[in-house]
Amino acid sequence: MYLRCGYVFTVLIFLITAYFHYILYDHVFKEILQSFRLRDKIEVMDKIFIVKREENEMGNNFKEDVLSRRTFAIISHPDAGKTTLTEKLLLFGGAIRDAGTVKAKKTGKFATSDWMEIEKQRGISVTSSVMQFDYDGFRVNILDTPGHQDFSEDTYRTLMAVDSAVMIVDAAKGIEAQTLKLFKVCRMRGIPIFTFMNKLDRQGKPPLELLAELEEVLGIESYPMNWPIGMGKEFLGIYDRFNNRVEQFRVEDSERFIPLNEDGEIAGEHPLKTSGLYDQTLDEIMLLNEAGNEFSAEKIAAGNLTPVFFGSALTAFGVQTFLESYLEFAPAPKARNSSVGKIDPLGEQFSGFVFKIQANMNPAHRDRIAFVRVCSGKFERGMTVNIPRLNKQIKLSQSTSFMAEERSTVDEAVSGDIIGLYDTGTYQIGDTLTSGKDDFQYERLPQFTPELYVRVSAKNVMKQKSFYKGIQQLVQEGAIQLYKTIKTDDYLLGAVGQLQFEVFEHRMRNEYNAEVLMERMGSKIARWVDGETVDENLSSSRSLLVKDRFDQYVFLFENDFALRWFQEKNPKVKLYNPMDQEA
Ligand SMILES: Nc1nc2c(ncn2[C@@H]2O[C@H](COP(=O)(O)OP(=O)(O)OP(=O)(O)O)[C@@H](O)[C@H]2O)c(=O)[nH]1
Ligand SMILES: [Mg+2]
Repeated sequence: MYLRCGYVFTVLIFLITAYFHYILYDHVFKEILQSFRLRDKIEVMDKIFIVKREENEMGNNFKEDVLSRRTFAIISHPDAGKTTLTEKLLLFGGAIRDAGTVKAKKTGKFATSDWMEIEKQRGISVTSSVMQFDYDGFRVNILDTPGHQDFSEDTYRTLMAVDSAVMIVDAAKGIEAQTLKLFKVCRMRGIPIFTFMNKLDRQGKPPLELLAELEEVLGIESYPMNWPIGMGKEFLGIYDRFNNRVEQFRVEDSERFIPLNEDGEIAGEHPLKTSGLYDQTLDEIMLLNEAGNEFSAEKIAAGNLTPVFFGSALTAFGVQTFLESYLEFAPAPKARNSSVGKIDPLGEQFSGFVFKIQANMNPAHRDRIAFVRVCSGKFERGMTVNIPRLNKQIKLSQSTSFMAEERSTVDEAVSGDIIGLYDTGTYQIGDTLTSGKDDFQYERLPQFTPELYVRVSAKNVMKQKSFYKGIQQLVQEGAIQLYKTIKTDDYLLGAVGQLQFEVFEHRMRNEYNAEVLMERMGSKIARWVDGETVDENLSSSRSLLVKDRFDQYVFLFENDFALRWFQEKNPKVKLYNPMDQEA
């Protein structure tokens, strides 16, 4: 009897204690977390963010959810390390357990964002990819973009779907051509830019030279958040101006951070202080303090000052420090332009737009996904939306999020999020989706006029069906443009660069089991006909008349001379280049 009473008593005490813990958790634990300044949190971060993630899982508060979103693209010239940095960010974000590499030589595991077969084979990114993770109360959406200019249409479109950009610079190469182009797009659109100077584990240009190049070539003010101590074989770490500490390269975790005293120096004795590189860094820091730009969160937000971070993506050095500062200063979703003015991300009506379509992401299912950037309101699975282009109501019942290694059904999403909708050919890149009565369109997405053309046909006539299916799907993705000749209905493909044809050929074989024959036609100047009809007899070898996939007439001119000659002879035919119509 006594034993039973004792047992019941113990269970009761246990339940009461558990209840109080539960109540206290929300208040006390949250307050403890908030009482840590960001820079003090680093050591405990690994342990607490898992708890925080559960706590933050699509909370009830819509506004807080929207303000916790950070959506950014990683941009640069090819090979600067975008995919490598993305992989390390996923690792720190807990989205993947082990980091893969672009070439997977040592580990046999490829980087998550280079998931496509041809990307693995060639070690380059050919299409942008989206990944999401939670970190320290933020929901982060990363878009890794391809650097090669032949795929820049995809990169430009991706830039329309983000709120900020991380620009990577290979410290040995400085500002390269494609980085400059992408930077200009960001500036034009007022997108805040964060700079990551990469590959410090190798000998590169002196950091002051890199900074000067950034300001001179790009014409933007910069503020180094940290500064390298040495480089290459003599890389010792970074002097972290923002967090007042030195972060050591390749040391045990316990020695990773050394705090700085009020004079900005390591207090007391330390082996680092015997290095001439440390003294050199102190001199350079003094120079930056005296002659450099002031830190300004407002200027960062307006895209007028870029915070600069140094590190090495490959060795994951400086990446976590970068991520934490980035999250502190990167903007939450902003209002976006539309045909009816700015749309508030906190507005009630759901809206978003399709900025990318991708077929065969999952080889087992062979499905197509339309990537939607949510711009306002709340997405709820099963909701009905309108697509103004089609004037059609669609029920969104199949949706997915992109949590790196696995895809999972997404039931809710808010502004800033990127969701995937399973597509059976309904969507087009640039489509706006809205709920409620007010229909509007988001801004047009950038469109490039192809310059290179080939005539394409199926190698094996028995495989015509796969051939047509492959072409139709890859054209819908915008991976390549399709045209048909008048009367003969030959298929022509147009691309911005040669690599697009190579990817097309590879994907047709790999994903659709269709070998293709491509006959080069060289470069052409494409001009669209303004009007429904045109005299088809005007077609000649120097001014070939074709129809695009929307049945619009297009002339493909041999060269500038042929274009001018045609215009003089046929002044009534009004021609235009869609790229000139871009805002
Ligand atoms: N030494 C060194 N190599 C790096 C570092 N980061 C990336 N790399 C290497 O640089 C090469 C290119 O890296 P990626 O991450 O594929 O570059 P990317 O910018 O994604 O390239 P694209 O997608 O093709 O434009 C790979 O061989 C990487 O291993 C780094 O910090 N140090
Ligand atoms: Mg890449």
